[in-house]
Amino acid sequence: VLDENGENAASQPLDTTGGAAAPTTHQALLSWVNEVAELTQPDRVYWVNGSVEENRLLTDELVDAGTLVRLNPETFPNSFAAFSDPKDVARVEEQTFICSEKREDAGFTNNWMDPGEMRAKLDGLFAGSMRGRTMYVVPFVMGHLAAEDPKFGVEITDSAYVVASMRIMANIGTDVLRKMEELDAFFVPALHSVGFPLAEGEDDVPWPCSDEKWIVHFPEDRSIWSYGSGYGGNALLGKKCYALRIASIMARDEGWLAEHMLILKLTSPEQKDYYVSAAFPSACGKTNLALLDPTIDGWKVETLGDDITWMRFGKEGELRAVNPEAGLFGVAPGTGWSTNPNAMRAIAKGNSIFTNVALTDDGGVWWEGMTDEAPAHLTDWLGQEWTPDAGHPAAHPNSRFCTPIDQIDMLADEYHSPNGVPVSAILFGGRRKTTVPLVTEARDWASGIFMGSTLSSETTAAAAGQVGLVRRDPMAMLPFIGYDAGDYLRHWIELSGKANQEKLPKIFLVNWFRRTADGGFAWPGFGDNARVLKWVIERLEGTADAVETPIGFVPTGDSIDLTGLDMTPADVEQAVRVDPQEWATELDAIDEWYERFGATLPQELKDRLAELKDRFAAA
Ligand code: GTP
Ligand code: SPV
Ligand code: MN
Repeated sequence: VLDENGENAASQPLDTTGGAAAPTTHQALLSWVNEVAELTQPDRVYWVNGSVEENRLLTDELVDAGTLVRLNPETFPNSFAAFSDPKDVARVEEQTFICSEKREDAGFTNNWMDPGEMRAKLDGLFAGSMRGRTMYVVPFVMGHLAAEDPKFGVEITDSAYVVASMRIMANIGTDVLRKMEELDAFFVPALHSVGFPLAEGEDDVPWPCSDEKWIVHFPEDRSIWSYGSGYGGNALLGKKCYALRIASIMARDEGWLAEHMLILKLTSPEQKDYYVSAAFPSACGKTNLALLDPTIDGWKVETLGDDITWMRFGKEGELRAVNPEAGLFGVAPGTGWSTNPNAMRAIAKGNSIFTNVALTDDGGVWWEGMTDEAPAHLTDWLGQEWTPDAGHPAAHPNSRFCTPIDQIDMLADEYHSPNGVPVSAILFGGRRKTTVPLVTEARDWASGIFMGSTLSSETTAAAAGQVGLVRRDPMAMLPFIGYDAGDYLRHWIELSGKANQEKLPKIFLVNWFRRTADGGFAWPGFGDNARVLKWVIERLEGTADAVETPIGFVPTGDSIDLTGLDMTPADVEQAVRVDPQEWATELDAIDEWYERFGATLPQELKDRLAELKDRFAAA
C-alpha cells in the first residue's frame, strides 16, 4: 500500500495520538477511523489522496489481483473492465434499511429495524471483516467544494475497486480533507466492507463479496453502513446512500430537495436557454435524455447531470438545481453510437471502469446495443466464450460504465457553478407499455406533484428481483426516500410555498416506452425525444397546441415536430391517447397505492385524486 508519495507504507502504524504525525487534524474523523480500524482489524490503513499517481498504483494492484482487466490502451486509454460475482450485480432493495429511532419515520416504502438491534448485528458482521486487507479512508464531497455549505462524507472501504470508482464519481482526496479540517466540518461517516476477510495466507478472489448483504442508513446520526456487496449503488456510498437517502433527510430538515433526476440545458433556435430536470426510475432513460443528441434542427442540448439533482429555491424564489456527482455510472446496454453518441464519445476518451460488460478479442468492451451487429466472437461477462447465436446477452443487463463527467463534450459550463441553474420544467417519467401518454402537461403544481406521487414503471435489472412488473415509484425515488413517503410528498408541496409562483417550474409526465398494438414502440425515443422537449418549451412559451384530457394537457397530433420522421400526426395521437378503460384500471391501482401511505398522505393529493376521478366520470 502507498502513502501520499506513492511509497510503500505498509509498515506505517496507525496514529491514535492526533499528534503531528497524524494524517488529519480533524479529531472527529481521526477517532472514527481509529474506532473502525479497531473493529474491522485491517492489515493496514491508507488515507486516499486522490492523485493521478495513486490511482495508477491502485489500478496496477487491481490488475495484478485479477479484479480489473486492463483494456487496449489504443482504443480505451487508462480504462479497465471488472467482472463481479454473478450474485452481486445490482442494488439489493430487500436488504436496504432505514433504521430511524421510530419505525414510522422510515415509512412504508423502507425496510426498518430497530437501530440498536441493527447496530449490534452490524458490529458482529464488521468485527474483523477487513482482516488481511487494506482499509482505505476516502474523504469526499458531494457537490461543490466551494458551495456555501459543502456536503462532506468519508467512505471507509476495504475495496480498491470502490476507491477507483469513487474517484470518478466524486471529488475525493487531500483537497477535500483540508477543507473539512479548515471548517471542522460535519461529514457523513460511510463505512463499507465487502465482508470477505482473508485468513493468514489465504488467497483473495477477483471479486470478494459476501452472500449476506446489508445496506443500512441511520437517519439521526446521518451514518451509512454497507456490508457484503461491491456493486455500485450498494458500495459507492456517496451516490444513492448519501446523495439521495441521507441527503433527502438533510433536505427535509434544511428546506431543499435531493432527487433522482437528470438536468439538461436546452437552447432554442431563438438562442434562449432553458433548464429541465427529469426524474425517471433506474434504467428508464435519464442518462440517455441528459446526453440527448437532437434530431431536429436549431435546438441544442447540453448536459449538467444524469442521475442525481439537488434543488433549492433561490433568492428570487426560483428553483435552482445542481448535480452533486462528478461522474456517470451509466447503464451500458442500449448505449450506442446511434442511440447515445455523446456517451460513446465520453467513454472513448478513456479513464473509465466498465463492470460486467463483454470483452472483445482485441481488448475492448462490447454490450448489447453498442453497435447494430454483435462482434463474431466475445468473452461474455461470465468469462465464457460467446458468439451471436449464444442465446443469451454477452453483457449483463445492468452492466455499467463509470466515466468522468468532464469527458462529455456537451457538458454545460454551468455544471461548474456552485449556485446551479434555474429549472423551468420538471419531467416525471416511467416505463409503461400501456396507459401513460407520450407526454402530458400537469394543470398546475399540485397536479404535477400528484403525477409524481403516482408515477409508475416496469421494474428493471438495476435492482435485484423480477424484471417487468409495474410498480408505483413516486418521483422515481421509491428505493431512495430516506424517510416517510407521505412526509416526503408533503415536503414537495410545502417547499413550493417558498417559491415565486411565477417562476414555479411546469410539470410534465412522459413515457418513451408505450407500445402500439403490434408490439413496437409508439415513439422512436432517444434523439427524437428532442421533439417532445420542443413541445414542452413551446408550452412554457404558450405557443404550442394541446388537448385537454382528464389527466392534463396532451399535444395535438400536429403540435409535435415530425420533420424528417416517418410518423404522422395520427401516430402522435395514438401515442398520447388517454384510454378510459386503461385509466379505470390505473385509478384502481392508484387507489390501492394511496391506501398504503396511511395518515401522512397529504390531503391536497387525495383531493387531486378525487378530482381526477370526477373528470373521468364526467368525460
Ligand atoms: P440509472 O442509471 O439506473 O438510474 O438509469 P437511467 O435512468 O439513467 O437509464 P438509461 O438512460 O441508462 O436507460 C436505460 C435503458 O433505457 C437503456 O437500455 C436505454 O437503451 C433505454 N432507453 C433510454 N431512453 C430510451 C428511449 O427514449 N426509448 C427507448 N425505447 N428506450 C430508451
Ligand atoms: C440506479 O440504480 O438508479 C443507478 C445505478 O443509478 S446505482 O448507482 O447502482 O444505484
Ligand atoms: Mn439512478
